[in-house]
Amino acid sequence: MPWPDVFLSLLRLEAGYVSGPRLAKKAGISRSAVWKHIKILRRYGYAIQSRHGLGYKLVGQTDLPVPWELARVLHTSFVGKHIVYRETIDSTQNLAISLASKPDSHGTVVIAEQQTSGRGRQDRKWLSPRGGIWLSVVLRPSIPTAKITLLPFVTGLAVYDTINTTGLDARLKWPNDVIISDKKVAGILLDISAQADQVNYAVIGIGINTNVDASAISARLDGIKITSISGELGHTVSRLDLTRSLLENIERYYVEMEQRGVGTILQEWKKRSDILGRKVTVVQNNKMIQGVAADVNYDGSLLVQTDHGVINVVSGDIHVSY
Ligand code: BT5
Repeated sequence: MPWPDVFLSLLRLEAGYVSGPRLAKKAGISRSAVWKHIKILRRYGYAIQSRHGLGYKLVGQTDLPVPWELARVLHTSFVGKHIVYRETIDSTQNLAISLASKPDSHGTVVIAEQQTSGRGRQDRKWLSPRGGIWLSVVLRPSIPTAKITLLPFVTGLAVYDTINTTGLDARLKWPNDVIISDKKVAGILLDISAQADQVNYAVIGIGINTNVDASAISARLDGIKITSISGELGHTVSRLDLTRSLLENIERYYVEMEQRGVGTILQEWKKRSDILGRKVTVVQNNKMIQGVAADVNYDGSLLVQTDHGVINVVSGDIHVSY
């Protein structure tokens, strides 16, 4: 579908009803093209009334995270200055990675309504039906390669703040999950290209179960318990507002990491997580480690106190005993 932003701005200029012929003249298009544009806008979620003899009137805005709406409301200096938007894509991560080698791609965002091959870590599946927030952010960070492992924590803080503006009480779970009452509501993925001392690019993928049916997703995941924002609240939320908040929060925490260092980010992350001090089971490939989550290290690894001493867990999944 073509972007309807120019036609939309003409419609917005009108206080009341505007006739088809007048719109056609202003837009320099035919009357049947006006009708096509109205249809496209409705498909994007705008409410447009049409009255015989009067014409058309815009009566309701979209709540989809479309780029032309984000451009009107987004207060950032680099994140989301360039947005690529797709109705359907294999994975926003793949497209973002293909854009990331361009030197001016810092802050580019790829957003999709649905993904056909959304992915998690270690090539696991990420189910991404319509109604969620599925996006990737390209960063070309000027931080040392060693600190790149902190980007999921920066992102976790941004997702946490965004979800909790809805009134929910989400928590951060090491290493990359956002949970509500022990059920996953959002996940974060990091793809990087780096040399020994220099990061070429990082692409952060974020999936938030926003207005989706969590039980339908769960049923496709062998019954794993997951949740969604709309399911928790009992009503849908504006994905446009949440995406705007998410992108602004990512930029804010990213700048904070660059200016104040990773220590601050980790402190903030620990405050928003409730795993420290809890019994955990770490699953790494086929290995299981049991102990108590003692701390998160300066590089983002998890320190687990076991009966045989402290173990430094760099990657894996954890199950927490609440
Ligand atoms: C993650 O991986 O949690 C990272 C998810 C990142 C998704 C975003 S969406 C935009 C961007 N484009 C992509 O292609 N990906 C990113 P991980 O920790 O490995 O969790 C994966 C596991 O979560 C799966 O094995 C399932 O058990 C579960 N899962 C799959 N879909 C889910 C969903 N929608 N909600 C909750 N859990 C899900």
